[in-house]
Amino acid sequence: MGQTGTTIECIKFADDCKPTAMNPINRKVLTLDEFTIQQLRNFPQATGELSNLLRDIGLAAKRVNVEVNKAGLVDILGDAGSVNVQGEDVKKLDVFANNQFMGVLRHGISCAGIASEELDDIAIFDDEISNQSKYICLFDPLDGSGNIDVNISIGTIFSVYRRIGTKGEPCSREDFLQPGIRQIAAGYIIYGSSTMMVYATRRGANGFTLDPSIGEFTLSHPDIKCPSDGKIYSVNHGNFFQYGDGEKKYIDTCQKKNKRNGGPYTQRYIGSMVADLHRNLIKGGIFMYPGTTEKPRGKLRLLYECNPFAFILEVCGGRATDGKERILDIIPQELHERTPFFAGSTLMMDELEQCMKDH
Ligand code: P6P
Repeated sequence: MGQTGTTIECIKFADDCKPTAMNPINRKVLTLDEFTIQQLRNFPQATGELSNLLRDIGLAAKRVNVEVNKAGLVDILGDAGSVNVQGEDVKKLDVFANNQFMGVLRHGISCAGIASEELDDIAIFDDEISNQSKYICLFDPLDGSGNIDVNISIGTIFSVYRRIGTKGEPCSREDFLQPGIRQIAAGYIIYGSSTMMVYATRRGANGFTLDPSIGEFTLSHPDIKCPSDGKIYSVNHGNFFQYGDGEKKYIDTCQKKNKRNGGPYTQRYIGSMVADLHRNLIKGGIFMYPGTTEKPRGKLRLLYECNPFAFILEVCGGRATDGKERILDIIPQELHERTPFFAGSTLMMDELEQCMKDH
C-alpha cells in the first residue's frame, strides 16, 4: 500500500519571500514572468534556466489557448487523419499543441529534449545550446482532447527533470525514465472558463490565471494547498463492475453516510483529467482511475499524466498511489506505460487504502 505519511516536504519560505498575490512592486498582481524572476532573486544560486523553461511553457500555452478558444469556430476540429501511439485518432489541435510546446523548447535555452503522448519516441534536440541545457520535459500536450468538440475543459500536463546524462551530450532515454520523485517541477494548464497555469516545485505550488487584457498569466492562487479532507469523489462508474473489491467497497462507502464528515459524497467526473484533478486539488476530493478486468494497468500514463499530478498533489499536501505504492516511487520501464491512479486529499486516500487493504 502507499507509504502513508510519505510526502514531499516543501522548502519553507522566509516570511518576506512567501509568494502572495499582492506584489510589492506597486502593481496589482505578479505576472508569471515577474514571479519566476522574483523566485530567481530569492535564490541567487539559481541559474535562471527553470524560470526560462516555465516562461517558454507559458508562451506556448498562450498560443494553444487561442486555438482552443476558437476550436468551435474554424475547421480545426476533426481528425488529423493520423493515429497516435495510443492508437487513438489524432485531432488537429493535439498536433498543434504538441508542436507549440516542442517548438518553444527546441528554440529555447533550457531543454535538451522532450517526450510526449503525441510522439512515439523521445525528441532529442541535439544542438550545441540544447545539449548544454540542464532539463528535459515530458508532456501530454492536450489531455482530454476528445472533449474539444463538446466544449468541455481540457488541459496540458508537463513534467520537468534534471538530466542525468553528461552535459554537452544529447539527452537520452534514461533521462526520461526517472522515478517521479526526481521531478524538479510539474504543472498543468487548464483551458476552461478561464485559462490557468498551475506549477509546483519543492518550494510550493502556485496558480496563474491568464489575463486576456495584458496577455499574461497573473498570480491568482498563491501557495496552493489541497484540503486534507473533502466530499467529492471522481471515478468512471461505467467501469464499476470491472474494479477490484477494494475499489468497489470504497465507492460504496462514498455513497453512504460517513461518520467522519457527514457523507454521502458528491460524484463529479467529466472525463478530463486536468479539470477533474484541478477541481479536487482546490476543493478537496479524490480522483480514481483504477485498473479494470479489461485494462489491469488502467488508462492513464505514468510519465506525463500521473507523475506530474502526483508531484503537484504531494507538494500541496495530498497523496497519490497506484493502489499499492506511491506513484512517485515507481521506476518507469517505458515511455508510454500506464498505471492505475488514485490521488487526492489525505484523509480520503487513507479511507481508500483501508478499503483496499481489507478487501
Ligand atoms: P474514461 C481523457 O481521454 C483521459 O485521458 C483523461 O483526461 C480522463 O481522466 C480519462 O481519459 C477519462 O477516461 O475511460 O473515463 O473516459
